[in-house]
Amino acid sequence: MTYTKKEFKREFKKRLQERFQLSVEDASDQELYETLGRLVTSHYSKNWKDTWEERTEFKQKQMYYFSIEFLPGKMLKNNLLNLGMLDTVEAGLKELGIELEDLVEEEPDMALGNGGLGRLASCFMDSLASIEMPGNGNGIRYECGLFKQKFVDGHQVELPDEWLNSDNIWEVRRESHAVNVHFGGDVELMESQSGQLKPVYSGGYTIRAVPYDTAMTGFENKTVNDMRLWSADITEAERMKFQNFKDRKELDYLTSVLYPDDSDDSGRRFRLSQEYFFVSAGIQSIINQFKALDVPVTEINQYISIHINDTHPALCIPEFMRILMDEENIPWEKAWDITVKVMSYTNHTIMSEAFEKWHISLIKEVCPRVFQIIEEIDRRFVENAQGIYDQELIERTRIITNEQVHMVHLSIIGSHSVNGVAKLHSELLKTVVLKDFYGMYPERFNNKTNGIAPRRWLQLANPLLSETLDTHIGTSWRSDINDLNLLLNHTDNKQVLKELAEVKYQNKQRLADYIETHNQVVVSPDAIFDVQIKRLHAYKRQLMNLMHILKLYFDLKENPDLEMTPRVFIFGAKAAPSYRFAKSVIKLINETADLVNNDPDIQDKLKVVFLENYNVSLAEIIIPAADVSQQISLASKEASGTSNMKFMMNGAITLATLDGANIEIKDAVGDENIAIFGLTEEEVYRYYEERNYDSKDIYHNNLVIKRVVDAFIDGTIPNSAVEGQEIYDSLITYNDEFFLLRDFMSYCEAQEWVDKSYQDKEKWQKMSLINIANGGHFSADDTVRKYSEDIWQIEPLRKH
Ligand code: 26Q
Repeated sequence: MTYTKKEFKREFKKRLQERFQLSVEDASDQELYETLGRLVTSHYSKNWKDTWEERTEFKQKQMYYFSIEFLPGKMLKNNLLNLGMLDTVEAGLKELGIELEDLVEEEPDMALGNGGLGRLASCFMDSLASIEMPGNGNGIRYECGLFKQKFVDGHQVELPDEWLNSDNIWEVRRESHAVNVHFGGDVELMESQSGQLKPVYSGGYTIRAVPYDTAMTGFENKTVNDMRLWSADITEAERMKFQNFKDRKELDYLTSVLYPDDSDDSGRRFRLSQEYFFVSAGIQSIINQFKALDVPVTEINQYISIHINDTHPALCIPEFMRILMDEENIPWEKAWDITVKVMSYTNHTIMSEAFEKWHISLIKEVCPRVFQIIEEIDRRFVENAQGIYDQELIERTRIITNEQVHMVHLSIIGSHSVNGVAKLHSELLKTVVLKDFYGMYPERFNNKTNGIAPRRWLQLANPLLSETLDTHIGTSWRSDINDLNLLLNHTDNKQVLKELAEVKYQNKQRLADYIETHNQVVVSPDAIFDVQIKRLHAYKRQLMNLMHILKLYFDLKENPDLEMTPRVFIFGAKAAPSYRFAKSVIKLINETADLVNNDPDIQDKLKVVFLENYNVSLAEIIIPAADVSQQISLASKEASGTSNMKFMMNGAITLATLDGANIEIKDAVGDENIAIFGLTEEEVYRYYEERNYDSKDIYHNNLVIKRVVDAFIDGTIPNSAVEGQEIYDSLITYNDEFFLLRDFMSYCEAQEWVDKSYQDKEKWQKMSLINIANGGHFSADDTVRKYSEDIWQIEPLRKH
C-alpha cells in the first residue's frame, strides 16, 4: 500500500483545485499548507475513527492524561512522518516547485504551555500512540498561547499569541460531545426519598464546554489517540446576562489565556476556574464514554485511569467523587475506593514554596459542592489518622490548614500512585519534601524518569544525522531507538566520526544563518556553540552563565592574545511577565551581548546571542546545532529537565551539575563523556542544615568573583544600572539563594575543560558519538511503557 509520488501529486493538485479553485502556481503558501494539511488528515481519518470505535468494541482500559498545558509545537511533519509519507511528499512537492519547509513555516506553533511540563505531556501523547497504548490527553484550548517575546532595547516585551487567527486544520470541534460545567451558587444537602443526602443547588451559572479533538497519530501504525481540549462556549447574549462585572470577566478569561507563570504560587481566581472547568468537562466526558460500554459503574476503575499532571488538575479527585456519589448514587466508601484506584499523580517540582494552595473561600465560591467533598475527604483523613499518627504529623499532612486547601496533599491522599520525574527528584520527594506522606503511604511512591519523543527530537529535527545513522547502523533505530547503541561499534571509526562532525557543522551553519537573519550577528560554525535554552528562572542559573561570559570578556580584554577556542554563547528563554529578577537577567544578557559582540578587541573569540521567542520550533533548530548543553541548576532544584536529553541525543556534550536527570545522563554516557561540576545535593542540604552559607565571604575573598560581580554595578554593562543593582543585591545583600558564587570557580574549570577538549577534534567527536549512542535511555516510549505497566495498568490496543 505504498503511496507514490505520482499519486500524491495528483491528489494534492485535485484538492487544491477543489478547495481554492487554484493551480499550484497561483496558490499562496498558506493555501498550499492548508491543502497539504487537509490531505494529511484525510490519510489518518479512518484509523482515527477505528481507534475510537474499537474502544467501545473491545472495552480496553483507557488512560486520560489531564494536563493544564500541552506544548505540541507544529504537527505537519510529525504526522507526515508517522504516516510514512514524509519523503514522498517532500519529493513530490519539490517536483511541483514547492519546498515543504516553506509550507511548514505557515503552521503556527501550538504553544499551549509554558515549558517542560507541557512539552512532556506532548511527548507522552506522541509516545502513547507510537507504542499503541490507549492514552488520551485532556486540557484547555486556550485562544492565546504563551505570549510572544520581543526584545525592545534589550527588555522583554510580551505580545499576545493569537494562534487561532488562521484556521487550525488539525482540530475537530465536537458539538455533540459538549457538556455543562456548573460554577458558583449555593448548595445544600437534603435528604432524598430514599434517605440519601443529595445536593440541592441554587444560583450560580452554567457554562457550556465544547471539546476540540486533535488526532495523536502513532509512528507507522494504525493507532490514533485523542487530545481533547475544552473551550468555553459563551454567546454575547449569555454573557450580558451576567450583571456582575467580576463574573463577566471570569467568563471571558476562562479559556482565553494561558497563565504565563512557571512554578510560582500566584493564586489567582481565574486560574482556579480554569482548573475546575477542564477537570469537570473532562470527567463528565469520560463518564459519558464509559456509559457506552454498558458495564456497572462500580467497576469503572477497571476501564479507566486518570493521570493528574502536577496538581493543576487535582480537582479531578473531588469532582470524580461528586459524580459517583451525586449522580451515580454510590456511597462514600465505595466511591472513595474507586477514586483512589483511578487516580495517579506526578509531581514536577521540588520547591515546596511553589506548591499550589487555594484559599477555602475561593474554592467555595468557584465550586461549592466540590469544596464540601474536599472538606469531607479532609475530615475522614484526619479521623482515620487519629491514634495511628501523632497530632503534629496529622496537622502537617491534612488537606485544609490555615484556611488553605493544599493541592499536593489532596493529590497524594486521593491517588494510588505518586511519582517524581527523575531518580534524584523521586528520592528527595520521599526523604525530604513529602517525607511525611512517604511514611504514611510508602507503597504509593515511585520514580518515572522523564523521556522525550525520539521522532520529533531526532528524526525530524535532525534529518542529516538521521541519514548518517541509517548509512552506518541501518534504519532499525527509527522504530526502536535503543538500537542507537549500535553506533558504539564505530567509536574508533574515523570515517563515521568525520561524517558526524560534518553533520554537526552543517546544522551549525543553519543556526548561524538563523542568527544572522534574526540578530544581525555573524557567528562562525567553527566556534563552539554553547547553548542554554529553558525558562528563565533563578534556580536554573542563567546568571551564572552570564558571569562566566563576563569573566572571559575581562580575560580577553586584559590579554587579547589569550589562547581560547572561539565560542558562541546562545540563550533562549522567556521570563514570566511579573518576574522582575528574570527580566533583569534578560536585560543584562542582552546588554552584555551588545558590549561583547561590538568590541573590536574581542575579535571573533566571543559572541553572545539571545534568540527571541524561544519555543518548540526554535528548539528544533537550536538543539541539533549545539556542541555544549548547559544544565547548570543548583543541585536538587531541577526536578528532571528534558532538554538535557534532547541535546545528548543530538550529540551535544552536557555541562552540568548533579541535578535531575543529568545524573542519569552521566550514568549512561560515563564520567569521561560529560562535564560535571558544582555542589552535590548533599552539600547543598548541608548548607541548609548548618545555615552557614555566606556569599559575602566568598565575594570578599575571591578577586575573580569580585571583579565579575562588581561588573553589575560599576558601569561595565551599559544601560542597566537598575537591573545590575538588583542582581548585585540578589547575590550579595540577599546571600545568593542559589549558591552561584559557591559553584562559580568549579563552573569555570569545567568550562576550561570544554575549551581544551574541543581542540582535540577526534576526542570531542568520539564523546559526541557516545552521547548519541546512549540517547535511547531517554526515550519517552520507554517512559510511558513503564507508566502503563506500573501505574495505569493499560495494554496495547487491540486492532482489527
Ligand atoms: C502555577 C500556579 C499559577 C500559574 C502557573 C503555575 C505553574 C505553571 C507551570 C506551575 C508550574 C508549571 C510548570 C512546571 C514545570 O514545567 N516543571 C518542569 O517539569 C519538567 C517535566 O517533568 C521537568 O523536566 C522540569 O525539571 C520541571 O521544572
